Amino acid sequence: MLTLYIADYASVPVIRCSPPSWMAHLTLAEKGLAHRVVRLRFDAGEHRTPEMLALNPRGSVPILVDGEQVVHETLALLEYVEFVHPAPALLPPGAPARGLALTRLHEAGVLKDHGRALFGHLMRGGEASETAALGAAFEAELGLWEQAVADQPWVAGPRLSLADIAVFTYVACAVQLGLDLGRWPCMAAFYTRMRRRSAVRATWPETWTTPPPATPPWPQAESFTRP
Ligand SMILES: N[C@@H](CCC(=O)N[C@@H](CS)C(=O)NCC(=O)O)C(=O)O
Repeated sequence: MLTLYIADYASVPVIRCSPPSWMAHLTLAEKGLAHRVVRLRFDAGEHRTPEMLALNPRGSVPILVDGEQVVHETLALLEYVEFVHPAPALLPPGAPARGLALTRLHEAGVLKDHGRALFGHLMRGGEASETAALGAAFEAELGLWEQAVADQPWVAGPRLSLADIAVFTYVACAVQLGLDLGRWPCMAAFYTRMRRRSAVRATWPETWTTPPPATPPWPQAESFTRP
């Protein structure tokens, strides 16, 4: 039985989710793999106990334990699951298509970096002046993903891949914070396609009980001017 350690979303201020945790959980759900989820309360330091630091000395989650094998670092975890459980495929088999899907997956790491910077800043209640720049950087990255789904349903082609899972979790968090995807219509359609998936419904953050606010906590393009 696989054991997945993730954040207890209720212990994550402001965002009430952890996109890296969610993308690991969503991958197991898309694969239909039997697993046990252990939710760790960040506010109680449950991710930094000696037992957890023995699994990952950096103290970050998600962490997957598969027998003797421990895998952390989210994108490595996703690729490991695909390697050990190749069906249903979340990476295409042939070289050109797989090359593109892996490229997109690791490009999603850039969205992850921007999302981590923005969401982390919001969680800490950081300076408003910095919020604008972090929000703009996140949105600029979204513009690149808009192009990726302009003429295909999924970010790496005609089939769902790990890259879609990675991108979606960050987009969904931004939407939950109030981001209107109207400026990125192809991304909005992608978001809707993802939301219809049963694995997404099954792992949807139970903490998101209220509708998103009308605007996100960072300025929108119309009102934002670079210093
Ligand atoms: N590089 C790590 C980062 C994951 C990450 O940011 N995890 C956050 C939750 S969203 C975390 O565990 N934060 C707690 C900490 O670092 O103390 C990965 O991709 O797995």
